[in-house]
Formats: sequence, C-alpha cells, structure tokens
Amino acid sequence: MTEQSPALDNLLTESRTFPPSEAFSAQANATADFYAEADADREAFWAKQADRLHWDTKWSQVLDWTNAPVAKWFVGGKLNVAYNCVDRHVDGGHGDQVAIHWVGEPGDNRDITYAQLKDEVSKAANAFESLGLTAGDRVAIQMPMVPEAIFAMLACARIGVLHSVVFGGFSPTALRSRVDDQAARIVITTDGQYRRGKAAPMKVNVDEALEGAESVEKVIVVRRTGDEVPITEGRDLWWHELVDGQSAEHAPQAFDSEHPLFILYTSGTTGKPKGILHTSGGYLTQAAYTHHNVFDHKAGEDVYWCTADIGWITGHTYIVYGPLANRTTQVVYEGTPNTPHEGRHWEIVQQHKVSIYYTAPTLIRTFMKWGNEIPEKYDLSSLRVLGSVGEPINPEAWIWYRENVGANSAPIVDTWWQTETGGIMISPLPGVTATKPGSAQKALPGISAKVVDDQGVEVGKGGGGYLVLDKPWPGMLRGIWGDEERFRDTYWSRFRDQGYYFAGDGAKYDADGDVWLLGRVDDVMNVSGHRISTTEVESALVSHPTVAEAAVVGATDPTTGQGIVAFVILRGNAAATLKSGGDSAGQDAVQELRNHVAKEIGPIAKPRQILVVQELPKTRSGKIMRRLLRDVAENRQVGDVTTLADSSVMDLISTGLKTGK
Ligand code: 6R9
Repeated sequence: MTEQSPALDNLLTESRTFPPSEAFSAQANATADFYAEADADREAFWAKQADRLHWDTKWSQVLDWTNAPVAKWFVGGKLNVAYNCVDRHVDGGHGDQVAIHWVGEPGDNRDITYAQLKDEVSKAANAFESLGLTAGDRVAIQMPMVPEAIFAMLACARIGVLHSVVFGGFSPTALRSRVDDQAARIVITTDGQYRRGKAAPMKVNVDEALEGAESVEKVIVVRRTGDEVPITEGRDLWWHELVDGQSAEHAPQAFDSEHPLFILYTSGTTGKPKGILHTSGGYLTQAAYTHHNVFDHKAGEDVYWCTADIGWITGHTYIVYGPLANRTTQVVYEGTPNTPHEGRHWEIVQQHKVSIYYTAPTLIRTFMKWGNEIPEKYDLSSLRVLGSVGEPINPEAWIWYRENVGANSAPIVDTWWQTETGGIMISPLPGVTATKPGSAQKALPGISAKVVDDQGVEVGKGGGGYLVLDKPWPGMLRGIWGDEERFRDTYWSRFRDQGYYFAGDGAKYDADGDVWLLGRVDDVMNVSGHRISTTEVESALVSHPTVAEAAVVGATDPTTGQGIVAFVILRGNAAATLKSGGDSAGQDAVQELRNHVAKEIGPIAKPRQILVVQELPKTRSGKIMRRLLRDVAENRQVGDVTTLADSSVMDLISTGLKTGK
C-alpha cells in the first residue's frame, strides 16, 4: 500500500468544487470554527453535544478509555433514550407536530404526531412489560417499514430491552441464526408486507425460522396486509389485541449511559454475521449531533426523508434515533421506489415538501438509468440538502444528483460511516465545506480518521492506504455480541501497536488532503502487481454515456494474478441499440468500454472481460455482492445467495450469459 500505483492517481483527480451559497452558510447549524473547537478539547466538545439530550443524572466523566477498546462515554450519566426521542418534545409543547408522515406502498397514509407517538410507544412498553420483559432482555424485530416497527424499537429502548432488527427480506435461516445468537425472548413481525405492489408473506417465514427455537416465548404479529396467517396458540399474539387496550401512561426509567440499546447484525468476512452492540448515551449523542449538523436540520421547519430501511444501521440512526431526538418531521415510506411508477420518490418529495433527502448511490444510479425526464416532472424546489451513504458515490452520479435533484444548488453530503461506528464519521458540513464530487472529504469535528500504510504510518497527500479511526468516538460499537475475541481481532488487531480501529476500507488523500474512500480493502484488486480499486474501474465505466451501472471484480488470472472482470448494465437506448445490432454491435460496445477505462485510468485497468447484464446482485442495503460475481467470473458454482435482496438475480445473470442475452 505504501507504493501507490500511478494508475490510482488519474481517475480520482476530480477538481470541481462546489462551495455553499452565502445564504446557505449564513443560516447553517455548523460553522467552520467547530473543527478548531473540537481539536482544542475533544472531550469538552462532546460534552457540549451531549447537552442536546435530557439526562436524568448528569455524567461525571466524559470518556473512560482505560478498558480500551471498550469505551465508556458519559460515565455515571443516566437517561432514557425513548424519553429523549419522544416525551420531551411533547413536554416542550410540540405534541401536535407531526413526527412521521408515513406513506404506505399501496397509497394509504398515516400522519403521527409526537403526542400520538408518545401514546403508541407507552402502550407498547406497557404491553412488553406485561409479557415479563425486563431490562437487558432481547427482542428480535422482522418487519417491513410500518409505523409499528418504530413504535416497537422505541418501546424496547424505553424499558431497557435490546432490540435486534432483522431486515424484512432476510431468509428464515438468517433470522433464526440471529434469534439464536442473542437468545431473543420475543419476536415481532407482520402478517405480510407490500413489495412492488403485491402483498408478500412474512409471518410464515418467521414461523419457519422459529421452529424449535428455544429462547422464543412469544411472537407478536402486526396486521398489515390482512392476509390470513397461521397462529400458534399460546405463542402468537396480535399486536392490536395486545397493545391497543394498554394504558398510554408509562413512566420512563433512567438507564445508565452505557446500558445496551441494540444489537444489529452485519456480515463480516466469514459466514457468521457479527452482532454489533451499541449502547445508549454516547450513541444517541452522536446520532443527534451528526443529524443536526450534517443535514443542517431545523426542528419544526424541515421535512426530512431518509430512504433507508430500518433493517440496517442507517435506518436506526437516521430514521429512528437521530431525527426523533432532534424533533424532526420526517417521511417514512414503506415501499419500492418504482411502485407504482418510477417517479414515486419525487411525487412524495413534492407532496410533503421534503427539504432534506438522504439516500444511497445505488438508487441514484438507478434514477439515472430511469432517465432525467422523471424527476423533471415534479416540483423538487423544497429540497435544500441531499445526502449519500452506503458506498462510494462516483462523480457522475454525484453530479447527476446535484443537477437533477438538487437544482444545482443543494449541498450534497457524502457520509462515510459503518454499522460499527454508529453514526456519521466522515462527511462535508453543508454551509462550511466546498464539496467535491466523489469524496467524503473530512472527519467531522470531534472525530479523527487517518489514512495509513501497512505499518500504521499516516501517508502523505496523494497517498493511499487503509482508513483507520485513531481516537475513540461516542457512537462506537462496544463489542460483538457474545464474542469479545472476534471484536478485538476484527477491528483492533491490525494496528494493535497504535491502538487504531481498522475500518476495512481503502482510502487515499488527494492533493488537498481530502479523503476518498476506495471501497473495502477486500475489493481492491491486484493486477500484475498494481493495486486497482474496484470502485475506480466502476467509476470509469459509469462515466461512459452508455453505462448505467457497473460492478467490477478481480478474477484469478494465471498471468496477471488477478484480471478485471466488469459486469455492466447499459442505459435504456444503448441497450436497445445493442439488441437490434446483434453480435458485432455487442463486441463494438464492449471494446469501446474497455478503451474508455484504459483512457480514464490507464491501460493497466483495462478490463479483461466485460459482461453486459440486466441486473446486479445486491444485498438489501444496496451493496453489490462481488463475491457472487467473482464466482461467475471464475466459472464457479455460485455461492450462498440468501442475503441478496432478490435471489433470482444470479439465475438471470448466469442464464443471460449462457444465452448471450
Ligand atoms: C452506513 C453503512 C459500511 C461500509 C463501509 C464502506 C461503505 C458507507 C460510504 C461507504 C464510501 C461512503 N460505505 N458509506 N463507502 N463512501 N459515503 O453503510 O454501514 O452497512 O455497515 O456499511 O459501507 O465500505 O465500510 P454498513
């Protein structure tokens, strides 16, 4: 890593910058002096951020790092997370403010005020207590994006029970392994869920998952689709029968700042998912601080929409905890972005006058694929801040987002963080930073990140290496559930001597010292001894006008070590020309793309093979599963597809390649 391939330097020399307008800066929550303030006294800075919350007992010490790598933040402090997200806004006179504009996929709607949210969460908390749940117990939640999912999470938090949300599309096997790992006492689900305009079953999958599951005493079922479901007497309870009749009064108890809040499973390099553990005071502080400053959120004025699913960390921190702690009015949308039409998101933005919109690059590229004329049909003038998360955003998608969604003026915040970090770590500050397409740029005030070489030595400007976090932060994970050794091993062993957290991402500094994320280090290819990031090649491919989306893998190659294999989805008209032009048109198109990559990065990055496909295999959080593409590229049997959002995609790719379609 110390020896930087010259090829790396070409593509990521984006020189365009977009400073915020004076008007935006003048009203922004965050100002440039935050950086100096945090550098001067990091703990004092975080103590100030923690004052955003209501503490029943004030902490006596900001950080205790003596038991590193397990941190304690706001030591001795006590708070109730749900009180902070709900009740205190009602107590503050904002009970009538809408907390959630819920939009169901089939077109049904529900507006929930903070006062109503308080009642719903209190009733659910009373119901959970009536089942014997007490602080420290675990509840697994597998639900679509319905309001009850948020009520359930907050009700758990209110009584000190850990929730563990499992994405709605995960298979019974995946759910079962998570339920067993944490020994969940209760599982909450729905009868079914709406996906792409159709009702799909959910409860029956949960039943299959829980067959013989010893820890599970009750299954609570929310009615959503109304489809008939089998009920196991003595185990299953309907949410409306259990919760609706409960008292709406529930006294929140204060818990220790380090009381566990939730477990969220994320995939690692091995097959067994890691149960990432987060606690209360530090996590909520970082969630609220970042949401306030990175999105420039103004309580009572903005309408915010994070398009994530609550099944992954972005939904936890930027739908539930951060926004609600900040008294946000937000949109929560149940369904897919093209149901019933490809303008659904923009229709919702127009209807609810959404002012802050936070989504993932994969969706932005999908919007590009669908065409500019779709967002053009809607009034998007309410939008004033745009966010991106989940993977590196290529400059073309960034520019498209700015031009077609942000009217060439809304600042774009490219936010780098992980399930493990709990909240945003590296991001521009709108109103402060002159943004740069494709770069997350700078660690937030109070956060410290470095790019280091193999030896843990920070690289200079223009240098590449590994991203590390060299100082503890409030939202950091406190461990992997039940596996402390794996926790130390995965994150803290690579740079043990320095005590750095190893994020697993490759990164580089550009000439200005801004950070560029280059994808997971396991996705960095080595071709003839040259390091080439899959992200770089993808970015080069997507910069060609015919390409909508690309995924690149390094396939074992007898001559060069690895060879670059690219899977591309062409844009509508290019795909049509290809179809009508037959084989030679296909070969020409592919040759042109290979040359284009060579031109953008250097001949060394020219893909060995480019395969035109209709779909790419993605996880539910929108990440491309390169492991599966590598199987195809290396002519192997395709591996485990259970975590794909749509497991039929791999069949489509394999058959498509065989038949040449
Ligand atoms: C929040 C979330 C974490 C991994 C992370 C990195 C990638 C996330 C990114 C980004 C480049 C960004 N990632 N945001 N890469 N730029 N703005 O996505 O958490 O699901 O745990 O994934 O996602 O590779 O290490 P999680």
